[in-house]
Amino acid sequence: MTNTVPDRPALEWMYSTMLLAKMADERAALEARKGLLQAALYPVRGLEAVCAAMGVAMTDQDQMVSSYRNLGDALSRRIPLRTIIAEAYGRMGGTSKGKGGTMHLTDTERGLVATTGIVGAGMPIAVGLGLAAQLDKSNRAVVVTFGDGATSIGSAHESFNLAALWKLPVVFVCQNNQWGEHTPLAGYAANPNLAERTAAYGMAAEAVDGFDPMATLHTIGRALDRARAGDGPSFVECRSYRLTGHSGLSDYSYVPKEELAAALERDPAPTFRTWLEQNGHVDSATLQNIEHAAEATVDEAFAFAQESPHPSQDELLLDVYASPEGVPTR
Ligand SMILES: Cc1ncc(C[n+]2csc(CCOP(=O)(O)OP(=O)(O)O)c2C)c(N)n1
Ligand SMILES: [Mg+2]
Repeated sequence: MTNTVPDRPALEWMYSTMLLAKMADERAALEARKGLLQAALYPVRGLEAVCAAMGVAMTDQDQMVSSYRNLGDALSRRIPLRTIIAEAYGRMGGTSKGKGGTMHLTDTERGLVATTGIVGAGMPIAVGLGLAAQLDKSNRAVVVTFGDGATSIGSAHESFNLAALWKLPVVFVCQNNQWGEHTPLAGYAANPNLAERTAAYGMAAEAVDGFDPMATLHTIGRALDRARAGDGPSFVECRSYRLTGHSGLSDYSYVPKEELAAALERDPAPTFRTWLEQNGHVDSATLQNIEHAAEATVDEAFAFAQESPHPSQDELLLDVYASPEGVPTR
């Protein structure tokens, strides 16, 4: 991928996706506070640009492994918002018929192979998928997303080493929101430059401003190009900021006010809007249309989820274990 600005439909899709992530996240957090969601909610505010960038950089054939903080990642795989939200409510209309919940959001047809609530657990899965892609001699690449804190988990280091040794087509996308629950990055990592630390494994490692969708697109694009060319894995540290509490319900008064205010000044979706308009990429009327359409999509998604039935008792034991005939589904 070259460092050019993508075409207008791609730019419009990126802005729309960033808005959907922001608006649906804020609405879901309110629902979580009312106790209406089935499982915990881990907001994605601050990661909008990273998700939009992955959505344009990746192909339909590529695969992704994500974590509990996955609404934007799921949108990047073009999973309809209504099925993401229905899963959060634990309803039949969800990606896993309400049985996975927010922490286990999966849509294999769209390449979201797994999400996990275990910090760092996605990386070994991605290494396995990368090995499969290599053995298949396919052109597919695997992207795995995880937080800054996950880079201090043992399985991360095993994964970096094996992926680098075997030159697997894996892109490690670190969504560095500067916090691991209540602990700031500098409170748990002696070297907080995560890209620099990971380069020691013998793979390409780049840091990028994760609030900037263009820079992030180009950096992830380069990493995917390397993966497809047989040049092995890359680590992309997307430097972002967590604009909310750790989970949908949690207090974040411990976050330094000046730091949060400075991050909010650069809130990714409104900042991208200004950039698109000022550089003549998308006119103001079109931007307004995108905003109205996003509002309607969010309203429709929440209405769909709330009207969708809970899984019946009969349904609960289906899709749980594989059988010799395959996974039983209806
Ligand atoms: C192995 C493991 N240890 C601890 C937890 C509890 N936990 C859930 S999220 C989280 C913070 C992880 O921080 P980071 O990797 O930066 O991701 P973020 O939540 O900031 O996106 C922790 C410690 C867990 N889920 N799994
Ligand atoms: Mg974090």
